[in-house]
Amino acid sequence: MAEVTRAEVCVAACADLFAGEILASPMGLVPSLGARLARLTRAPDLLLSDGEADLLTPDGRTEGWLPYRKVFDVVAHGTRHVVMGANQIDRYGNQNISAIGDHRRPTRQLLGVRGAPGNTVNHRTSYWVPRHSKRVFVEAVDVVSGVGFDHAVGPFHDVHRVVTNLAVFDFGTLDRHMRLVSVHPGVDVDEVRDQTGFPLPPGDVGTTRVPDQEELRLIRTVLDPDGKRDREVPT
Ligand code: F8G
Repeated sequence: MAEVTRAEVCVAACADLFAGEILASPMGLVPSLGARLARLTRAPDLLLSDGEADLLTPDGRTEGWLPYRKVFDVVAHGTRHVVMGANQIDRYGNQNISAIGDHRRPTRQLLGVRGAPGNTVNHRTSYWVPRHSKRVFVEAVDVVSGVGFDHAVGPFHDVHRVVTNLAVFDFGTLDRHMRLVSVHPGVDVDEVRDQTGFPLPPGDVGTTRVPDQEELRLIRTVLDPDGKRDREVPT
């Protein structure tokens, strides 16, 4: 079997985010492949939202109807795990998908805060960053969209992991600071530190697991036979 690619490692890292009978709302190709892979392997009861009004099987068939008003019920109930993108993210997990620059005169208008505030105060949230750089990992975000650990956010706030093309992070320090959990095979810890705009705390850093043979078969022949994943994460 061909060598495991960086994109495939990222798909497996995203699959590992999901467990149990919850609604997965993955944004972006690699998190979507990860959620579908999880459903086909260790999380058979996972529900897959298409982000609009349908629940989908891993091969893309409709298996349920979940219009927006019902999504809000699930958001408030908390049995959901959203994986959002991030134009900027800081050391406490504040995320910005809204605008770049001074808010009175932004240099770029992005998506707007969208569902990010409600998601982060109500249920588990992770982030996917396909191009890890100091432009994304910043000292301070320009607009708080998804809320981080340095704000008083209540009992359901749960920023779980940040998965990037280089590494996996959690917020496991006493002050809930972002820290390295693992670097992907072939990535050096110093490279991650160089590409991150704030210091990362010292500590043990593992290596992200590679997908097993069955996962590789599913990724390559069932979920993404055209190799679109390699366009989101070049090797
Ligand atoms: C920057 C930066 C930066 C970008 N610094 N410049 C520049 C400087 C870039 C480009 C330009 C454009 C619950 C729920 C919802 C719902 C409901 C239900 C959600 C409420 C559903 C609908 C809704 C959705 C959250 C996401 C998507 C996040 C991405 C991005 C990206 C790619 C980050 C991967 N730091 N950054 N620029 N949605 N977005 O050079 O300049 O700005 O940049 O959950 O919605 O409403 O709510 O970013 O930049 O999670 O994932 O796509 O490609 O780098 O955005 O294109 O080229 O124009 O000059 P990118 P892009 P230029 S939850």
